[in-house]
Amino acid sequence: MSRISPVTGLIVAAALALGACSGGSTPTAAPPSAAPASAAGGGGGGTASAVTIQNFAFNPPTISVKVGTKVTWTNQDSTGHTVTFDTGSDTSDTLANAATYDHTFATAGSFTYHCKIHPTMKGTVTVTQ
Ligand SMILES: [Cu+2]
Repeated sequence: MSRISPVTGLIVAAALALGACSGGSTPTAAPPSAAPASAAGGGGGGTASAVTIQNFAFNPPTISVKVGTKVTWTNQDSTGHTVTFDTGSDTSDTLANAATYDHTFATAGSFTYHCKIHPTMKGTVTVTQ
């Protein structure tokens, strides 16, 4: 059972290159339909996480990530929204439909943010070591 065919090796390599990291033991051709096909940026060490902006809300409203994680917000509303940190440390431009904004969290802490256009839209990113 130790023999691995070249074809299997290619499939595994392709899956790894695509970042298919769900840990399935059987390589399949099923694409992750929910994940936006954003560019896989370089840089080692960090992981990635995603927040969707939909129906005037951040989803999930609270996420926990490790230091070094890049979080990407994607606006799925037709209405423009922003991702603006309450401290004023960073903000996106107004994101049109399908636009994205990302922020890499280099320090631990709890970072609250909101939408400048709709102040009732709030979210939190909790960053741990
Ligand atoms: Cu908004």
